[in-house]
Amino acid sequence: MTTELATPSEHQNNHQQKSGLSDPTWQADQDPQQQQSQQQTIVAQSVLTDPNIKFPLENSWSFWFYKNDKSKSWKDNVKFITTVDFVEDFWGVYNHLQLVSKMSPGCDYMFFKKDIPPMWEDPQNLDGGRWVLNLDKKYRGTSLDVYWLNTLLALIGDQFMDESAYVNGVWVNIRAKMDKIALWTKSAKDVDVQMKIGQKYREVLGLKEGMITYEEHDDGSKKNEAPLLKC
Ligand code: MGP
Repeated sequence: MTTELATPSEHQNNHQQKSGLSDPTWQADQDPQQQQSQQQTIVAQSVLTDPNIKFPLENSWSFWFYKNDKSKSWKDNVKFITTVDFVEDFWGVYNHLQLVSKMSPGCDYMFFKKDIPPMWEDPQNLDGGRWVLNLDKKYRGTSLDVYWLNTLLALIGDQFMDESAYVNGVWVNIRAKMDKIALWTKSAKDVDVQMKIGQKYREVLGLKEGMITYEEHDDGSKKNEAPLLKC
């Protein structure tokens, strides 16, 4: 989802031509610093109100969907929806998707960095794990949608700061009794990095201590291993 954008200097020139700001006689009696700051304000205002300007995201992100169809393999049930590169496109897609609280049990949404498919097998997930928030189905009427949206906003808003590079994406599972939001990260064995991500995530969602646990991805070979970390 991309659009033709004027570069900032083209935009400024266009605006200057329209407003007469490029005219050297314009408010000649004004102090040059004042003139410059006034020009900057006008340009900033015109950028903010120009319907053709879109705000790029720090990373491109992809929406995916999973529906448990028992006649198909797990992988065939994972469907790519679209990739978004701009804030406006993120909202365009989000607003057209069903709220997670309204999805049928057995369905999931995934939201991952553009080049990372939401699968353990991908090299960028292989050594990773996930911060898991389990939510009883009663939260569908209250916090589930808010937690999901706030997670998406934390991802596109680069809230994980220095650890952002370790955050690959997020899943939400809707199941008969217990739903789950799982933030997927790289380098599960790096406790320091995972704790920083976990603490930030808990803060973003406003959760009480101990509500999220971290576990390595389990392809069946690590059965019975206790969660690595709690936050
Ligand atoms: P899960 O959703 O990670 O298990 O995987 P969980 O958290 O216990 O949730 P629930 O759905 O069981 O409530 C459930 C099953 O989906 C796994 O046992 C796998 O069969 C399959 N599966 C899940 N993931 C994330 C993958 C994956 O990345 N790759 C493959 N091949 N299978 C997966």
